[in-house]
Amino acid sequence: MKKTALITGILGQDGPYLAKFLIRRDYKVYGLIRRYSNPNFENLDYLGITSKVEYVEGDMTDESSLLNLIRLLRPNEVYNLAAQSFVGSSFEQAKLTTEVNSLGPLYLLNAIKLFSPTTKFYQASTSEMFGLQHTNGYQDEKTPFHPRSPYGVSKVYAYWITVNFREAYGLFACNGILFNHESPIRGLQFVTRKITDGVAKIKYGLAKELRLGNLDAKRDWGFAGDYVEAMYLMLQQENPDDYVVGTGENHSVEEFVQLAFKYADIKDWKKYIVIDPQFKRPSEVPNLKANPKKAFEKLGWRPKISFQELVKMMVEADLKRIKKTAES
Ligand code: NAP
Ligand code: G4F
Repeated sequence: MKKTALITGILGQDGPYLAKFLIRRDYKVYGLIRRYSNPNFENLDYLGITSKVEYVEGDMTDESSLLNLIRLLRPNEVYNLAAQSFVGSSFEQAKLTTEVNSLGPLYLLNAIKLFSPTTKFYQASTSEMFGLQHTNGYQDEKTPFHPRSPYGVSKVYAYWITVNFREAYGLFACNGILFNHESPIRGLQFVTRKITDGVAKIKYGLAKELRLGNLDAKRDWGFAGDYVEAMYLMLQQENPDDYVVGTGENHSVEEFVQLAFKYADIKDWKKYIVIDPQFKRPSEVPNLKANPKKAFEKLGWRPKISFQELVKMMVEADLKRIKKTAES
């Protein structure tokens, strides 16, 4: 019999990459979508798997929909990727962020405990939980949390409720503490995609400037397609555990900008950049850099795409997309 997986957040960035990865391994994949008049399958289309996923309806803020789904599907694995995942918006929409990101995982865990206790659970935890904290310049599984946004705070709750259901009820529940990961289907609000989309628009004369916030922030950026493998590997181990996943290298937003302009063959990048205070955050996370030693050693996982390759891949994809728009 085929293994089954339920992925929440199937229409986002990671959902489609994970679905593709699992379908290749012969899983039957169910994707949770909210009730929409017009759901947006663009990211699944980009990876060519829209028709290979079975869609089920529910909402992370609606406990009964999640209870019913787990009771009916009893999947082998649940990957909880759904979230209000944009840090910037979490300052203005703190309650919504908390309901989706904190209560959502609680509802799922409770449903698993009640109706399908052998289901393995993956929680999409984040390096944002570390905030200002580090251990000799890096963040690992033992680094304390000091979240700097309602998003970070909401994810700390989700992290601990996942640990608690593992310890209290023996569920196979894992936290993947993933550092920033990007791709050509990254949401346009996030800085990497905002940059590559902006650079492509400048290249084809559809924009004259690119407005950004804090260029000094540093992130440990990897490729989403690599990171979904780590999620899967966590659920294949003998025992459930929590893992930091990143590259171990970080770069500033400014470095990303410079490289993106270079790959688009646009000189003098500085003349296109406008620093706009509306894109600065009330409290910032200045520096994230993973120590992924545990994931390397225990999962045997490694990132395959370098920072430079990632920027190039994203610039090329946006140049191709924007060229079509400019020509139409
Ligand atoms: P994303 O592109 O923002 O996707 C999030 C998905 O969650 C969207 O498809 C969205 O659905 C869904 N969602 C939001 N609210 C929902 C609700 N109330 N009910 C059901 N679904 C809901 O995020 P991502 O980049 O793929 O990240 C996946 C997960 O990893 C998130 O939990 C994020 O917080 C976490 N994470 C991401 C990174 C990263 O760098 N990408 C790093 C660490 C952790 P709609 O399409 O319907 O809006
Ligand atoms: O791309 P960002 O919005 O990502 P951020 O805040 O690091 O969060 C992402 O990664 C987390 C993992 O660490 C995930 F949990 C989370 O869900 C999300 O996927 O911003 C990156 C940096 C920040 O320091 C921000 O202040 O870029 C800086 N930045 C500078 N100008 C900007 C801008 N960010 C955005 N979004 N837009 C700007 O114009």
